[in-house]
Amino acid sequence: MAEAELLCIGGYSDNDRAALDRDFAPRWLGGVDEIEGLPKADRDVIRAIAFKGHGTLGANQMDALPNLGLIANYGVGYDAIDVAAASERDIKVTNTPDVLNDDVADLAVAMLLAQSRRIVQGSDWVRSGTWAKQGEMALNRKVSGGRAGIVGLGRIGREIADRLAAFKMQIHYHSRSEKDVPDGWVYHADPVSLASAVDYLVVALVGGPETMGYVNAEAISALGPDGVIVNISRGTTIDEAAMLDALENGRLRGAALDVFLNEPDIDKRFMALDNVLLQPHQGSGTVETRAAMGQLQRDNIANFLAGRELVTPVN
Ligand code: 8YV
Repeated sequence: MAEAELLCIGGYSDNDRAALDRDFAPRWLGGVDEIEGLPKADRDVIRAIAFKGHGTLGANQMDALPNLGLIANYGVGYDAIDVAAASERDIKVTNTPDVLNDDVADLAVAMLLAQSRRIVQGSDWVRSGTWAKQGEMALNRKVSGGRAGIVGLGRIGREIADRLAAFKMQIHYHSRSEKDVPDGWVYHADPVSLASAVDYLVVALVGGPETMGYVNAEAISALGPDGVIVNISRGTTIDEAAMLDALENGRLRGAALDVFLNEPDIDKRFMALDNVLLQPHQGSGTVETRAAMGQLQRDNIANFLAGRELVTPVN
């Protein structure tokens, strides 16, 4: 039997795993750290990696695979991959953009609503019998008509803004440049100006070194004690320590977070906070969208192995 040309790395669903097995008869690894331990003869035949996860895939791993020509990322964000190192080695990188925009935007809006209207606490109030014993729960906060600030008006940010506009919210945004947006949306040249103008700051930036700590202590303080942060991007885009301090000390009303530093072993301080809604990085986690992401990843791999044009190249 021919040696596998494709290396699959990460935790895939049963469906994705079966489809990769069917299409490519690949070799499977649990994580990037296992690459260098493979026998040289096995490493030498690898031409492509199907990558899923958030561990770093860098120059050392690329150098261990001398015939590597493609890293096909399962996800729109490819901050775990050293793309500069890949380009230097003539290795192509692909991702899975667009197919997940709706799901990530849906979750951002659901999280914003759930945090403000205390939906999880409301459910607990009923289930625990507290409603029957103590009556109404404490009042929560109105979303419709509020001011939303989107940090990063890319494809996902725009989907979030469109949804929040339907909730009669005033839309403010910050991006590298002004965008073509509906009348009335307000552009801010920097995140601090944006934060000082809104009640809800929704972070939809790409991850990576350029956006590290982009929502910094100054922006958090500008948002103020009545402000709420929603993050569906990457844990790295916010100064997490500054956010935790502000949440613990009443300098922020709350947060709704799908992403963190050091996932899944997130900072324990989050667990003690009643004003934070926590989600397990599940923005794209629907059956439908994960199927589309898997298909796009496989299409990129198939095209590469057949010498055809890549569907969604990054570099
Ligand atoms: C993950 C994501 O890729 O697309 C992204 O950038 O963060 C997610 O969709 C997904 O959790 C698979 O690891």
